[in-house]
Amino acid sequence: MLRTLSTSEFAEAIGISESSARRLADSGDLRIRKTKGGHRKIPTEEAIRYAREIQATVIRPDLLGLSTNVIGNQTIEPKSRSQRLLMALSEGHYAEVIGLMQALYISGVSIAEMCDGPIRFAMSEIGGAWPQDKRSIFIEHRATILCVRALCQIRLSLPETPENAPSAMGAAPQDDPFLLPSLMASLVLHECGLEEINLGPNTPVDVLADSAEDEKPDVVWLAISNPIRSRTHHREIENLAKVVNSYGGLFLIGGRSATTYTGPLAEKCQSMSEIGLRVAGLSPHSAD
Ligand code: B12
Repeated sequence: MLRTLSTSEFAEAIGISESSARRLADSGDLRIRKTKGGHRKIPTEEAIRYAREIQATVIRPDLLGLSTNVIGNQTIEPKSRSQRLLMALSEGHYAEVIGLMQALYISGVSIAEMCDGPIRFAMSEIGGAWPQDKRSIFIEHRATILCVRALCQIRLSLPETPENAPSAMGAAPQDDPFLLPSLMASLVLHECGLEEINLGPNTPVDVLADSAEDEKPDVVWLAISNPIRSRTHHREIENLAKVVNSYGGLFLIGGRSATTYTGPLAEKCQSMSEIGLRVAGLSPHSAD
């Protein structure tokens, strides 16, 4: 469970007075818990939500569980942030990567925008070095893992989904080793309020179809980075689409090679930002 902040810690974190923090808590603008002794406690994810909402300049990121590298990165222009992220990922500087990504997040940029913008840009530039640079495969792997770590760290700042939240399940198909696209889709769905499970790369599509049949998630996603070349793989995806359709679920596919699936019953997305639009109408499950 994430920690909570006192009103004085919260005030110090975003550079406001303690009395202002107390007023925010009492007005309901800031959702708080009260201890038995009547002390106001602010859950960290709520403190972060509020800081994002008012685009606060964070003075003590450590109090919000964020990297201290956020401080220097808050004032950098959005365009230079992408360049800085590219450099940090290429050179393997994790502290800089997490500082930049958390600075973007705290400034109000959504996870979807971060994935479609700076991360996609940086990874695409890194990919451009192959095959001329013999270190490129090492750099690609390392940059991927740094993004995974930073995104999972940001995930910790998201509020937990309620028990009756709509559900989602997804993966990248077999022979598709790409970690980031499916992870990003899962985080974006989580950000949209869905309870999700990412089965990760190289997942046999039949396994996903069987699990979807058993669990009937509201949304099933497939991140297709490698082209679907064999008829067998194509048929497996078609079968998955039918399974999801049979119980009224939504089947989303995306990725650089998503167009190589030409079967029916799938909603194709070009970007992570489109996910929010597709899942906007889903309602929470009823208690029964
Ligand atoms: C990292 C990387 C690798 C790593 C992967 C590590 C890992 N475990 O993930 C390794 C080293 C293994 C690798 C291997 C290879 N790679 Co590589 N790789 C990359 C690189 C640099 C980044 C991939 C990535 O994660 N991108 C970030 C993602 C998130 O971006 P994206 O895929 O564009 O996704 C966006 C959208 O498509 C959409 N989206 C994606 N999925 C989904 C899903 C849903 C549901 C939704 C809604 C949206 C959505 O949203 C995303 C964010 O905007 C790319 C360069 C690039 N341009 O991406 C090359 C790249 C993909 N690789 C390439 C190649 C050629 C290869 C290899 C054949 C050779 C090599 N470089 O070793 C092998 C093949 C491996 C295999 N077995 O299939 C080429 C592919 C060219 C092509 N014709 O398609 C690229 C484009 C590099 C290049 N410029 O040539 N690679």
